[in-house]
Amino acid sequence: MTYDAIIIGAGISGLYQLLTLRRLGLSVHVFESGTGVGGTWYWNRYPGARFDSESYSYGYSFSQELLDEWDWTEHFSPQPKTLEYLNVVADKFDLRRDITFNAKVTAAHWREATRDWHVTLEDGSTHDARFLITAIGPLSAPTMPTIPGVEDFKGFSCHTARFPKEPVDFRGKRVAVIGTGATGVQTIQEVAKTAGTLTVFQRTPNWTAPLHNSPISREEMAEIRKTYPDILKRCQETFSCFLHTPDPRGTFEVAPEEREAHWEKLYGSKGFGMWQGNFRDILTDRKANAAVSEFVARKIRQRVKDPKVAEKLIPTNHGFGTRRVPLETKYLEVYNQPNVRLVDIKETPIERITPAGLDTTAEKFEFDIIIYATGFDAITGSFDRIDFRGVDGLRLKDKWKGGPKTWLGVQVEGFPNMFMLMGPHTALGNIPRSIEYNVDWVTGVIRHMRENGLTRAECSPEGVAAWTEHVKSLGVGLLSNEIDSWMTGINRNVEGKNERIIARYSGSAPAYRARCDAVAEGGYREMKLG
Ligand code: NA7
Repeated sequence: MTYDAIIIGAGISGLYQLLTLRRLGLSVHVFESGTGVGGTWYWNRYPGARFDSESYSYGYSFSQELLDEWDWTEHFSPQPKTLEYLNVVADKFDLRRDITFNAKVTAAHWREATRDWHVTLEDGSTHDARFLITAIGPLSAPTMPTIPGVEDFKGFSCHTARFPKEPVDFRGKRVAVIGTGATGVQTIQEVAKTAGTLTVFQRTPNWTAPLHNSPISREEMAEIRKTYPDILKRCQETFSCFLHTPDPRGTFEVAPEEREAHWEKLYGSKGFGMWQGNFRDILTDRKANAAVSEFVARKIRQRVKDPKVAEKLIPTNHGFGTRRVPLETKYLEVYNQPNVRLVDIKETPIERITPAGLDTTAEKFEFDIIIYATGFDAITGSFDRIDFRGVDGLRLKDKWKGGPKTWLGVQVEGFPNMFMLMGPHTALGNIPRSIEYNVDWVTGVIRHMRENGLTRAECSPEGVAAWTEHVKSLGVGLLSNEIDSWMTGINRNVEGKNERIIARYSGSAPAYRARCDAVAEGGYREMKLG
């Protein structure tokens, strides 16, 4: 089939992009590998999955009707409710008629002669479109650990991003969780409620902070609804589009008692405040970072009864906030339960997965269920899994050797008419806020092209060089860039992902938008349009 635009992925970005391009009068089609809409919230149906952003700051803002009609039921929405929300959106805007499900894109090749993209699906069918929009997500390519024997296990096992649609019953079962990132933390605190035994295999502890979730009553939702204009305005103004934004004061500019009181307040408040609303220098100044880390370490020692276990849960190779801070609900207290055990696999590494469980260097374990909370090939992984080829057959994977190079995180030189939503080097943060901006901006370019009879859009090499340099310069001095994590492109389960790269734009979202707005206001003259 031939379309004006093909979108890969029916998650939050793909759905909204479909709507805006359809409203522009384009023939648009979405190919989605899942059987339903929702992207991240379709795939990540592991026990305990939920937002770490306040629900009302996360939902779409483009439709007043949707804001008026939809009720969030918890301050941090659980995955089933979020998936329901995205299905409501798909129905309300009649999006499904332009989506093919179970349709995995395997290749997308640019054809200069016809100025279009030739897209191939796993089933061998091909489809063409002038514009190609990738809505494939920065955290959507799950990675299994490279531990020998993963295939041998006879019980039930799966990656957190591939949980079955039917609920898994943990009651009385011997369960293992490998991985203690944001996903592992959510899984562990939920599974511990019912499992017979839960054994957590931790390689690196992460700093966490309390989520403080609670239900939203109908009356409270009515109040929240009245304040939507303020909520959304605030999200536009803050550094990363969260309701929280750094305190303008430096850590040591305030008296010790005041500092302690501030941290107590943040630790006791909802959401990302402890990470995103902390003193302005905790992620750049080593002493400030050490001080806040010490505060959180004290909390861990207070909340975990066994001092040896508490010490194992305190990170020693990175400071607070230099990796993504998982938010938790009684996560630390899980380790006070008699049915839960923490195994430090730095001390006693896993040697292999066996038919009955797994062997570490110290012990043989037997399990009924093994859950792999081992994360994603982040940022570029979802791109690497599709054979993208641009002008003269240039492979995107080759183009990005040594780290991604983009223009505004939206375009790649040599890949005309391809636009990335939430691509590398774009503003992430509270993702839907950035997605809506990204989608509207891409829609603006395409509108401009249609109005002016243009059929080819490419960024300039100078533009890419300048943006890549800008992104690199923003990362200078950030403590997080000295640490291994998905945010610095490290994933030891994936070949070639052992070197830290600058994977993310770490400037402010308002600055990012101002830069993109300037391009639009300048009539897109910075692009090579023809
Ligand atoms: P993360 O944050 O990348 O966490 C993955 C976890 O799995 C982490 O604890 C890893 O330990 C551990 N891991 C990975 N491979 C192995 C092997 N081979 N053996 C043992 N342990 C392993 O992924 P998440 O899914 O939790 O979160 C990703 C983002 O998604 C999150 O930040 C949210 O924004 C949404 P390591 O730290 O590498 O030692």
